[in-house]
Amino acid sequence: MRSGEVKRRTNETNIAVSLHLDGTGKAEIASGVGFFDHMLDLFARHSLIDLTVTVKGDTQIDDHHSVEDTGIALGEAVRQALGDKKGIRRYADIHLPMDETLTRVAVDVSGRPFLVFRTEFKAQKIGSFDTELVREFFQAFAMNAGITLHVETLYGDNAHHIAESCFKGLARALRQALEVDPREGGRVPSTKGAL
Ligand SMILES: [Mn+2]
Repeated sequence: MRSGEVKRRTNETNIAVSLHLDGTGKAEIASGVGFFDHMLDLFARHSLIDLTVTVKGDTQIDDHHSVEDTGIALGEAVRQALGDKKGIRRYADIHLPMDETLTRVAVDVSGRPFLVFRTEFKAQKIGSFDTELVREFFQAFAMNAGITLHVETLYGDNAHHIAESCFKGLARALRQALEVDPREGGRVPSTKGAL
C-alpha cells in the first residue's frame, strides 16, 4: 500500500494529513476553511487518493497559513507515499474544462520541484476565500511533493470555476502520473535510474 502520513505543528497551524495513493477517493476533510474543504474534497475524488486532512489554524488572522501549510503537509505525504517512484507513469497532462473555464495541468513526478502557474483571477475573493491562496497552495504542494507542475488557465471568467479547474486538473493529472504502469515492470522511469 502506497501511504503517507504527516503531522506538522507550528505556532500558526497544527495539521495532520494521511493518504493512500491507491484508494477510491474517500475524503475526510476538516481544514477550517470552507472553500478549501471543497477543493480538497474534489481533489481526493478525482485523484482517487484516499485523503484525511485535519487542520487547526490561525484563521482568526486569515486563511493563508492554513492553506499554505496544508499544501506543505499534503506534498510531503505524497512524496513519502511514492518512495523510490518505481514503476510509476511519471508524466501526465490534462485539459480540464469547467463551464466557460479551461485549465491545462502538466506534471512530471521528477523529484525536481518546480511550479509554473499562469492562472489569473478576475475576483479577489470566492466568498471569504482569497483567490491568491490557490497559487500559494500549488507552490507549497509542488515544492514538498518534489514534482514539476505547470498550471495554465487558457480562459475563464468565474473565480470558483477557475479555482476548481486547477484543483481538479491537478487531481486528474496526478491520477495518471502516480499510477503504476505494468509495462515499466517496477523500474524507475528514468535513464538515470533514480528520481
Ligand atoms: Mn464548486
